[in-house]
Amino acid sequence: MKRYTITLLLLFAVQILSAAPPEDSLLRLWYQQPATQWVAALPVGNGRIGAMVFGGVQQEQLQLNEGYLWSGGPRDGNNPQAKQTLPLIRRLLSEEKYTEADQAARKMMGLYSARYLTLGSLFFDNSINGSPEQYRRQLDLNNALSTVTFTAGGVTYTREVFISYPAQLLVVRFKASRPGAITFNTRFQNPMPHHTQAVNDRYVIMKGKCPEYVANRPAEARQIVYAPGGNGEGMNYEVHLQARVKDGTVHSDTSGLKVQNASEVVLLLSIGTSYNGPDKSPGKEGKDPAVEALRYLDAAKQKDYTQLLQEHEKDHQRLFRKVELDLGKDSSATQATDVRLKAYTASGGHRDPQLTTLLYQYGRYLMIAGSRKGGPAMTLQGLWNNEMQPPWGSNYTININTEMNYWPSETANLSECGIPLFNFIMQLARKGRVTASVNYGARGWTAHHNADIWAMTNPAGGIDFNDPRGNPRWAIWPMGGAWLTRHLWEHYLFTGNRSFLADTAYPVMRSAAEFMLDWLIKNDKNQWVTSPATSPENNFLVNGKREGSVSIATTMDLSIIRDLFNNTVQAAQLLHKDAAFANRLKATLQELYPFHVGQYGQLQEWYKDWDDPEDHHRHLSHLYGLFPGYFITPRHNPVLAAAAKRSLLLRGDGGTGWSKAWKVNWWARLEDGDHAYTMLNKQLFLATVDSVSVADEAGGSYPNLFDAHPPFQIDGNFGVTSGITEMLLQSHDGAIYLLPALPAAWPNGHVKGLQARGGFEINMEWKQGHLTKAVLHSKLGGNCRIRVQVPVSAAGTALKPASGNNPNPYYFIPLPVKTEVKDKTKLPELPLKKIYEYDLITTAGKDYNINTY
Ligand code: FUC
Repeated sequence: MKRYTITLLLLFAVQILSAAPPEDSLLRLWYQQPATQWVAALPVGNGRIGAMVFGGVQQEQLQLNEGYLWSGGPRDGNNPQAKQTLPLIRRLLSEEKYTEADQAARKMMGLYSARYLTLGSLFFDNSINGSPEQYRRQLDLNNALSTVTFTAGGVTYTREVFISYPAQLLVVRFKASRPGAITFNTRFQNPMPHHTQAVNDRYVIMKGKCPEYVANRPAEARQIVYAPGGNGEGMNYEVHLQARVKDGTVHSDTSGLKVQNASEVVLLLSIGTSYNGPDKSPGKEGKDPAVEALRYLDAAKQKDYTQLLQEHEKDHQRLFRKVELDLGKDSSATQATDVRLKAYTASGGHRDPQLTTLLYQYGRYLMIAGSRKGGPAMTLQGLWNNEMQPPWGSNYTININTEMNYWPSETANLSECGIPLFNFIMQLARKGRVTASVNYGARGWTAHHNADIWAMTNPAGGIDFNDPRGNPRWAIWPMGGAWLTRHLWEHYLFTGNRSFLADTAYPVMRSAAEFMLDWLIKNDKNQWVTSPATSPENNFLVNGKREGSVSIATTMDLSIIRDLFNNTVQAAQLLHKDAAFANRLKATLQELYPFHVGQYGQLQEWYKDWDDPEDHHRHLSHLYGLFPGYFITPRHNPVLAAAAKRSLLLRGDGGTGWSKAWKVNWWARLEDGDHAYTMLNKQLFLATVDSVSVADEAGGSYPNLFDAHPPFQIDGNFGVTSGITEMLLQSHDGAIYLLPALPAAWPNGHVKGLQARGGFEINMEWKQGHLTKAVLHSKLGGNCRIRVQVPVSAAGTALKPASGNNPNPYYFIPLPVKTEVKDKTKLPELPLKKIYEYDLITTAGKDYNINTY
């Protein structure tokens, strides 16, 4: 009894001392069998080094990646012919000659992107007697540790794998319950030419070289060119593997390490590449990969496994534990992940709310593992790629995918994970000035729909300028850079970091706006339009066929420009700068081609009412203003919000992984939690298709919960995490909206640590579908306007009903959008709940308790 009391007291003390939320034992992906396919293996990473752990018994495979390991090197893909073609294409478009314009646009292409490459795999050929029992492999999101355990021949074997950000090393530990039971050989397998050399008994190095280029798929899918003529082009790399062995023996040769009868083995793996920034040839002007790899091994010399693991856990938990989510749980939650996924599909998504929590926190885990300061921005597959010819080159596709990767970074409290993206945007802005000038004779900077580690900004074409494979439908779209700038602006809105705004965000936004001012032309009604314009990857109806690609002033173009100009005007005002420039942006916005609500009551996608009600295309880019933009909101712009809803209804609930994830965010912004939840469930089914498909009814989740486009594409993981956050909290449109889109499926729950613009951190609790309690932490002070669906009070504060515009500058309302509506009666109903709004003046550093009556 006494011991029991002491234990309780101790537990209590520990609870009080640690402010961080406790470990959640349900935040684990686990399986009763090894992975037999790559999308069942478990991802670990530190934002630069990535690995997929398969967990085989006799043969363990760690598929390896390094974020800078790309094909090629800096190239000039800009095309002076584009500038010459521009007047012609503009004339053709004004004459409505769309087919001819499409042909002309083919002369404006540049080169295709480089490829993000696999680094092959490290295999462990184990010698294990007896057949395995009690097998379990898991990835614990609480501490970013992958573990494989099983018993064979009376011995319990444990393997742990993690990739440390502070140590910049991949670390593996083999343990066994009986001394001397560990025997294995290591071996590298790599699709690139490479060789392994032994440094000493415990140390081997694998060296290789990346191809100078990889030709486009599908025709020459296998064509991989290694520096013809030995000119030294192509990235060099080294993988260093060192073993620390307790008992037994270890030897090495040119195939790898050979461990015999050890009691415990710790392996450290370090990777160096010759990547030296986007301007330097990695072959001729590269860094020394050996120096890079050795630096981290040297630094870890004095550290044992426990220290390395503790450092790693501390680093991971500092970020991971910032958000706690509870949407309820049931008995399904303790089952293996793949079993749950299958059961979830079978039940129609009516059980296992904790699977949603797991998917949510997995998105946050993947962000921490995939994007850290010092590493590159995340690609189409984040950091994890098993191919030399990955789908779409696993490049940066910036007409949705790269942006979606970073949607949850601010809202889900992982702000610092955005740094690689910010650095990348700066590189693109630099190179994009050249593209703006060479291709269009414009000032400022631009980037098109594809980019790569060499910060390519030109329209993507084929392998050379004569290769006809580029297609204007996706390539002729100089809007990617402008879209990306909103990530810089949002970073400011969430953190209030003024020097970031002044030194990083604003100059890049201003320069993107400068390009747009030069890019816009006047139509015959004296309205500003873009020409040529595309609506990412979609076609419009010409002569009854959906074949049109380039046209004028698509809604997506105008939305990006509107968003950019609104934000740039705000930034200029905050910085007390460039008043004349800001006025010009405002005047241009006034004269921009208006938004149109078309014949079906839809938000018109095209210049004319060409929208096809049978069109179920995965891209719905014309809804940009609803999300990620915020100039279409149900409360301030109900007409456009209703039109956006019609567009969503017409396009339907299908789509690839990222498309469905975008729809979660849109329905959340329309305050329709149940429809957002429907879309969420359309992601939570076991995906089996692995080939590339853009079918309408695709999407889903692989056994390791990676998002299926299909194939695997990581954007959907982040899009879902962002969408769930938007269902729980929104902070645009003049207020912090608590529980704006709670679905009936989550009647009770709580969340801690979500971020709102203007530096507010929010904890909330709800019961029977209603908010019961909230705590707002103010980091920057200022007026906090709260929007809620139930009346609230805040004892001891000056909380009062809201009046007028929110004086908090982070909550500015964008300039009104000129809209022409064909037939108001065609707009769908937009039922909205009654809301209550309050103002509360806050002081930086203080918490405010909000209670319901
Ligand atoms: C765009 C999308 C595809 C895919 C690719 C990487 O082309 O239309 O669906 O996401 O990017």
